[in-house]
Amino acid sequence: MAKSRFEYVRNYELPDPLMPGTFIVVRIDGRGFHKFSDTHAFEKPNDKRALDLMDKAAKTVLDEYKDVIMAFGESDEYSFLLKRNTKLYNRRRSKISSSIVSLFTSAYVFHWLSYFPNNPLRYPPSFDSRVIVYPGEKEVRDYFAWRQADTHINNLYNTAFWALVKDGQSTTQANKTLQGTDSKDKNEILFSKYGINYNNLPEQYRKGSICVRRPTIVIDDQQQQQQIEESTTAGVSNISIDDPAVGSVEDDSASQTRINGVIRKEKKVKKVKPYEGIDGEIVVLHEDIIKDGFWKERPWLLQ
Ligand code: DGT
Ligand code: MG
Ligand code: MG
Repeated sequence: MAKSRFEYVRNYELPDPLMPGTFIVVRIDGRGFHKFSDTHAFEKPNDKRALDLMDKAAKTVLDEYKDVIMAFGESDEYSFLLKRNTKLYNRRRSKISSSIVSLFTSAYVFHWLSYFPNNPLRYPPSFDSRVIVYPGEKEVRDYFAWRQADTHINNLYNTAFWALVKDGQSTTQANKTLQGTDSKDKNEILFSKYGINYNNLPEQYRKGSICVRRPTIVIDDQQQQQQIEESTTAGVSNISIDDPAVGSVEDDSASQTRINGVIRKEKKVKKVKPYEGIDGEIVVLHEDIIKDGFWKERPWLLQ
């Protein structure tokens, strides 16, 4: 087919691939959320509705993109981790970055009224997005540790700050009161002046939100066989069995056996890599991701 004389401009679209075998993190952040949170009367320092809405938008991203295996959020930001060997959009930076932030934003707007039923949107919010690539597990863990440590530092500061303001200090005074204080001092101010035990505040505020897929239930061979038989007698032909330890998916090519006139289907179980077997329900957790425990329980995240 003949090309138009305008076609040459296509050559200005340069490829922007991300290095193979690296971990891709996409971080999105609310644009001008200082103003947005004021305009929409967010509670200070934390508005549970706003945080839950962020979590809902992040879950939408995990739902849509199976290669996004984990996300961490706090305040007006969310970080998404893609599996190391992802082939999503041929690892093209702009496609990955723009698709994720676009879906996140539309989900945020789409679900707004479910979280703020009496508080309609006054103007369209937007989020920026950046991509960071990390060479190894250490950097990925340190990245999420950095974001969670940031959550803690900001939340402790904001909790103390707004307690002082609610007590009558101006924002300038409260700022000054907290200048040069360390976390022990802030804890002390909260406890001795306002009876607030920081450690008793909701974990969502102190630790942020983690979205991950729950590993599917481990079932042994005997249970597997039983489940297959039950489902075929009940006329259900489509069951899936996953073993997070090994990783397995159902193979469509079921073989059929006729026993006493009843057709029994035997599903072949195909072995796949562990993280591909982890396709359970997406859950939102508020726990420590700095220590080893979280990562040891979910080795597929760093594979
Ligand atoms: P940016 O990101 O450079 O466009 O500017 P901002 O204004 O979005 O600033 P950023 O991202 O550093 O800080 C997040 C702002 O969002 C911060 O001013 C507090 C506000 N914010 C986030 N979550 C809440 C909340 O739950 N309650 C309240 N009151 N404010 C919140
Ligand atoms: Mg922001
Ligand atoms: Mg922010």
